[in-house]
Amino acid sequence: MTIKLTINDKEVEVPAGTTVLQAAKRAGIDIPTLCDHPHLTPYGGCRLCVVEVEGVRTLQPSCTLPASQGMVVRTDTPKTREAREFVLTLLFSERNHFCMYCQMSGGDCELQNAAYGEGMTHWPLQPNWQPYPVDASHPYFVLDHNRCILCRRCVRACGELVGNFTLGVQERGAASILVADLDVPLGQSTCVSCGTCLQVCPTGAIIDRDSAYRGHETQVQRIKSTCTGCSVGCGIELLVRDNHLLRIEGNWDAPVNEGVLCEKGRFQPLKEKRERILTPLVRRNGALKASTWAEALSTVAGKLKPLVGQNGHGVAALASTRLPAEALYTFKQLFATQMGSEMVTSIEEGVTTALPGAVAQELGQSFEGNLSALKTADCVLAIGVDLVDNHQVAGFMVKRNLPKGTSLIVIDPFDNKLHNLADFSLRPQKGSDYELLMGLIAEITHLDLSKGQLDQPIDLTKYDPATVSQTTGIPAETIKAVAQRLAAAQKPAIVYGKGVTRSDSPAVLKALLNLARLVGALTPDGSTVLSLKGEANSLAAHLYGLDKTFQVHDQQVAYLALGDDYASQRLLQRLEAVPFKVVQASYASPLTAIADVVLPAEMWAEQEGHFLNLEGRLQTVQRGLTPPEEVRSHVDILEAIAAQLDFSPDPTWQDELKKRVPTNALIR
Ligand SMILES: Nc1nc2c(c(=O)[nH]1)N[C@H]1C(S)=C(S)[C@@H](COP(=O)(O)OP(=O)(O)OC[C@H]3O[C@@H](n4cnc5c(=O)[nH]c(N)nc54)[C@H](O)[C@@H]3O)O[C@H]1N2
Ligand SMILES: Nc1nc2c(c(=O)[nH]1)N[C@H]1C(S)=C(S)[C@@H](COP(=O)(O)OP(=O)(O)OC[C@H]3O[C@@H](n4cnc5c(=O)[nH]c(N)nc54)[C@H](O)[C@@H]3O)O[C@H]1N2
Ligand code: SF4
Ligand code: SF4
Ligand code: FES
Ligand SMILES: [Mo]
Repeated sequence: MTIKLTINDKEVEVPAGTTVLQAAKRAGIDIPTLCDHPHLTPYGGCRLCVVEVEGVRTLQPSCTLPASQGMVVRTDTPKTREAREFVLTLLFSERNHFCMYCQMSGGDCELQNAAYGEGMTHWPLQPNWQPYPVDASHPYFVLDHNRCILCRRCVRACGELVGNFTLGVQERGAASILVADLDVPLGQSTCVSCGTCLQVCPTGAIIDRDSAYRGHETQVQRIKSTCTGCSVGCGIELLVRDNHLLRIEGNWDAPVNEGVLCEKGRFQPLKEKRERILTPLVRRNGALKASTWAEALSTVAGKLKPLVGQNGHGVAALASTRLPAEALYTFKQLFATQMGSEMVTSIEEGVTTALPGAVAQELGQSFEGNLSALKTADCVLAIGVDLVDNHQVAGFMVKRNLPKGTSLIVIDPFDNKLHNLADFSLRPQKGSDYELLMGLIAEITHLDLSKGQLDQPIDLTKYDPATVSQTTGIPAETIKAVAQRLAAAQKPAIVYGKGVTRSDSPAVLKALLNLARLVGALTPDGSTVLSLKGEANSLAAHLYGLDKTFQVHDQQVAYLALGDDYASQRLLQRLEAVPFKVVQASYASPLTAIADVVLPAEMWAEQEGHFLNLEGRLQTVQRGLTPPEEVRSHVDILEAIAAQLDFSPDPTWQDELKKRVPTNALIR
């Protein structure tokens, strides 16, 4: 149903359920707001957005007022202006808002901007504020209660977007104050340092330790890009000034994360302490020495040339799954196609991707869904996946819906933090996932609650709850209850991780897919089953075939396109025996220390290119920072080596990414 209303003599047509504030925005009419935020539930607390409605005596907050048929609204009248000025006057006099001492003053503060918007130059009330505490206990941001206007945007963001519910307001009338948990310092609270509260705070009440005092928003460049922290692939904005990265913010318009980020995406990259590699290095007389690019490249080429086509054992090549698709594809062509090596893979070794890929191949059907399944599910089954410490933003999508009634079923034999949040927390005996899943399948079939068919008939008689209870250690009653809950779900989602994909056998995954079929999570039309994969480009690495276990036999050369990844001890050990090691990296590490040639490469914020997130969404990474002079992009370095071998790689990196697409794949 559409609603027609008039705002400032303008006829506006909006769908039912639209607020007057949203309707005005559509009509290009600006109403000042403070507590309102487009991504949060309207709260109606600050009263800055008041409007006059014909036939209604009192002013109405437009952010909570639903538009109704024939409504006549005025947004800018003497009455609304007076009310707004009064609201602002009260806010300024309640706490210490002496702007000249506030780092947000000068365009970044929505309170100050609102006052300028009303033409205010001072406030007529004598300030009678008391000093409030400043909470500086958090590692990444400071909470200054003196600047807080109690708009509760942070409280709503922490609950509605993050699902963490750390922040609240202790109600003590005029002395209302923001609290973390049951009033503990933020640094000791349940806060997971996602920084969403920081991003929505309209004043200088929550400020970032790193970027405060380092320039206003009007003086920074904003570059939209994609986080390469993990395979979720959140949209970010880089705030850059003079080639310095000041801050990372969530991109509100990004379909994946819709503004929310996690600690790994927002804060950790700014804490980088590793030493950059600034020139090529070549080992001479036992020591790594700075060299020219020409010397470094010809040294590498001199070692590689004689190995071209050597029974596939000449060179072992390993790439980070945080490299852009362009670089991964060039890497694969250079070492697998041109050099003919059999050991060309990625750091992740396909542990998160190879098994699902093989099963899809065997079934002749892909089966992977999108993150939107997590956002809308009424029942989530999480098996063998860590949604609290890993892929946190995907975890937020689940956690924020739990108070709204979404049920969570967790299957993990070990200490997974999700267990505490689950409606059904199942810890089967290690190695008994298959039996447990078959038990659920048997029970759903037994109760005749199936919404779909098994991929082939299976004898379910040995998976009755009593028998399965014995093998798994899960009470029969729990198995029955979980089966019923899953079968009753209108919008089930199934999410799995390394606990399932690390296995050598596809049995658990196949059983999981059968369960998905029965509960309607996997149909010919689509899928709400998804695996969370690993690093930013793990899916692309898999599709390029860079997904086997990294083993070194008698190779003469190891080539490691490490990028800005960390190298584990395990990797170093496997390389010990290789006589000649080339490392393409951004930072000095124990791996570059043992290398014979080191090639300086761009780090995440300097590179540009494409990343395929866990859903199969192809996203762009934009260059935010100009790399140091001698540092080159991964593609450039690999192409330069290829040129030395008289090989020109094919630039069409897109095609192979489309070869084995997941069901709901966003890339076509
Ligand atoms: N057998 C087996 N093999 C596997 C896997 C498996 O589960 N089993 N998993 C595969 C997957 S998915 C992956 S991603 C790779 C991982 O394989 P590796 O790349 O070898 O990564 P990690 O084992 O995570 O080790 C990374 C190292 O970097 C260090 N490190 C990480 N972050 C930081 C940091 O911020 N600061 C400092 N100072 N150090 C840091 C860690 O302490 C660790 O020593 O292994 C793959 N191979
Ligand atoms: N913030 C952040 N996010 C990340 C990463 C990061 O370092 N930081 N790393 C990224 C990378 S490289 C990867 S590979 C992913 C890994 O992310 P996940 O796929 O979540 O992998 P794990 O952390 O190994 O967690 C797997 C879970 O499976 C459980 N498990 C182990 N064996 C079994 C089993 O036999 N059955 C069942 N049911 N469960 C089992 C474990 O107890 C664990 O809780 O995360 C990615 N996301
Ligand atoms: S950083 Fe995130 S978890 Fe912590 S209080 Fe803010 S919104 Fe909540
Ligand atoms: S969930 Fe992954 S992609 Fe998103 S902000 Fe965190 S690390 Fe980055
Ligand atoms: S913006 Fe409407 S009451 Fe605050
Ligand atoms: Mo991984």
